[in-house]
Amino acid sequence: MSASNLTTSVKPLVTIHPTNNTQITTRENGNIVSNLINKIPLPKWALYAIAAGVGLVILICVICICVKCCCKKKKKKKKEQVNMKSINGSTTASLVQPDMDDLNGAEENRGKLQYSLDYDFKKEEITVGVVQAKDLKAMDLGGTSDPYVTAYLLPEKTQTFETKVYRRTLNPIFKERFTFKASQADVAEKTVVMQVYDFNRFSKHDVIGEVRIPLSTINLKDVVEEWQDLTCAIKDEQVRLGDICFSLRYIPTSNKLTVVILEAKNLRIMDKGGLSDPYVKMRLMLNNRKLKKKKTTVKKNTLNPYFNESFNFDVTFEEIQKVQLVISVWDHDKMSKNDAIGKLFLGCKATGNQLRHWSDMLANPRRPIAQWHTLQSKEEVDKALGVKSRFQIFK
Ligand SMILES: [Ca+2]
Ligand SMILES: [Ca+2]
Repeated sequence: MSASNLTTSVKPLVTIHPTNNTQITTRENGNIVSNLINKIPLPKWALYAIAAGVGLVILICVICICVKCCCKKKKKKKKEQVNMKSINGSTTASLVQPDMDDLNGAEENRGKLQYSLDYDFKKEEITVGVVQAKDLKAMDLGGTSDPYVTAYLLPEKTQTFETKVYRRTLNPIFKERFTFKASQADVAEKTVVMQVYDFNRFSKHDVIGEVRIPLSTINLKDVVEEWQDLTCAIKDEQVRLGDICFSLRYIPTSNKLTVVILEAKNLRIMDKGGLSDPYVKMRLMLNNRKLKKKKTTVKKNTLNPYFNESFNFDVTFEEIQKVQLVISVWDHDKMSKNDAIGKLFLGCKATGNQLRHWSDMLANPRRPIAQWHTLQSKEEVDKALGVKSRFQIFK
């Protein structure tokens, strides 16, 4: 049988208008196929099994390709939207921050906010008035938003106030006033932040924009009332939580880890009176399991507590390379649950300053090594600890 015979033989099978010729060729075809099957040195059932297998593989491939194509289309749509925006931003910054909201935040029209600021020198209080907003950006499908405003002072962000929610409007009138404590000595270092949000009943509230007023830029002797355009809100704002100083000493021969909590400074204000009641907790963790915990005494009404308290942990030389020492600073409250001010962790899996302190301790056995650390948010540290422990499971 020639090669040309084989190639022509396939076509008539799909011919729509059958003729006498094609009927003959189909019959010929059947003979050719059965001849071929007979020539292959395998039993018929094996051939059928192979054919079924090949068919199944092709089917899976087709399904995979279809699914991939659908995903690509969705991704492409998203990319196109971002690209449209980044054309306007000529710098590489737009490449580093592909989030839509971050791009040209100031140029995009988010609406504007009217507010007032009134400082009372006698009471040492600043009253922030949220007056009204105009031409807010529509965040909901119907072309409206459900706006409300949150107001707080930086760098502490001790208290956050919220206005009422106004449903389905882009021009809400709030007329609400919030008062914050701010001593004459440091009022100029504070910044008033007002963020406008869109309320959603069943999903995360969207931030529409914000106004930020450093109080050093305004004359506090006058009552200020003005309009300002909303700008892109800063996400995950870094709030100053405070610093802590402690020493670490490890004695390999006696398997002893000694932590001396020395002092803390510039702790975040947690109580209404403008102070906190700090104490320090220590936790020794191994593979995300708590081995031991200890805590200092509570120092009342201070943001700069002095502890000088010493704690011993039994840790073998093998364990010292795997454990994590979690140190957290808390505010004690008599009437309610204690609040976490800040946190950090040390160990071979820590990073930056914390890792340096831990390695200095290991490199200098029997010698106490003291160092200052900046507190991080509890959420941030818990997240880092969670990720680290999950990696360990796979080891
Ligand atoms: Ca909404
Ligand atoms: Ca307290």
